[in-house]
Amino acid sequence: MAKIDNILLKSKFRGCLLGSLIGDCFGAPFEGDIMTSGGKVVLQKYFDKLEGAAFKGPIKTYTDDTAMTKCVAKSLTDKPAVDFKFMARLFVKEYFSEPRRGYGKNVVDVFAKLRSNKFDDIYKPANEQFAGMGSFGNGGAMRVSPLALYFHNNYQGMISAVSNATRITHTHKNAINGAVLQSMAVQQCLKLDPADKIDAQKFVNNLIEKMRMIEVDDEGLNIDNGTPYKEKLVDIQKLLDSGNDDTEEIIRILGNDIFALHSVPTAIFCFLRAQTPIPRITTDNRFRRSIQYAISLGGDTDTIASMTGSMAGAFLGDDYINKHLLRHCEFQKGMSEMADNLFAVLEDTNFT
Ligand code: AR6
Ligand code: MG
Repeated sequence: MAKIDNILLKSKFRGCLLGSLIGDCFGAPFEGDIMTSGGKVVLQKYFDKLEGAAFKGPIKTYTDDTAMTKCVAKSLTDKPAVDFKFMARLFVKEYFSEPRRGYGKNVVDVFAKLRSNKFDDIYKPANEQFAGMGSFGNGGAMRVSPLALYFHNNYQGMISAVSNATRITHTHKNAINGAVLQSMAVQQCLKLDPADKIDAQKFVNNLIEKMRMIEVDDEGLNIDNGTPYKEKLVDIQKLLDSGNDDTEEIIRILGNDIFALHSVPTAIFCFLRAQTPIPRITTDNRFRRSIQYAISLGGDTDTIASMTGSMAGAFLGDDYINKHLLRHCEFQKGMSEMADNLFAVLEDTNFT
């Protein structure tokens, strides 16, 4: 494996957070859409226009995905020892200062309870969601990229931090494991040289091996499917192998909704599939292709494109991001600074 030097790593940090931002901002207007072939033509024109140097349009605003990703990044730079109570406080402060960012319907109850119990037990409110079952939405997975960056050379540290950061709002196994899987995928992207062609099957095999240790049948009951993410990863391999580009079939197999199980694997698939040309997506740029493809599947477009974008950016680095695209996003300068700040914290500790 190629050695990733610090200049490239810094660019990958930026690429990852900017990829997450761009996916969110560009995907948000299409949220909930069912993409017809006409819709895909509109999407192609939308990207072509935004990439044009002369185009001036209203700034594309970000949603809860970015609002919460910002909190995770800030918590790591302000408290490098990682303080989950501080992270929870940032989530709540952020939500109450800008509640209209498209948060999930139920996660807002967690914020209200955290505030009223004064962060006494930061995991209790989420534990009580859905009659004690916990949320299995993708709200945990959508915000993990700063943790994957921060723990880029500390695998076990990352798994534990992602799990604790997710449990503040989402305690269902599928939400936690989905967030863990998303962080693993981003971490793998950071280690790959963008000059090399990705071996997609190997990329997924590595994730399957890692998930084997995570998805264990705790109760030993073997009554229901205890390894749902592994099954989805195998589905991704089959889809990539078959070259099947039928949108409806992909959605039927992988999903495109707000559940972590129906969106994290989809984002991984979009990122990997977009490393090679895709019918009806006209661009040579793999970063744009990844995000455009994720949006073209419809459904929870902002979150799936955001998760896909964080992988594409972590693999390619920010040099591959078209600067004209980027300038249409709210908070693009701030997000780049957050990536640099995170990198600086690690540099200060000599990446230990
Ligand atoms: N049982 C039944 N329904 C559930 C369960 C469950 N255990 N868990 C989740 N849902 P929430 P999020 C349904 O509120 O995950 C935004 O667009 C339920 O309908 O925890 O933070 C974000 O950007 C619940 O309201 O939010 C994300 O893309 C919904 O899933 C997306 O929404 C969302 O769970 C999810 O955000
Ligand atoms: Mg969303």
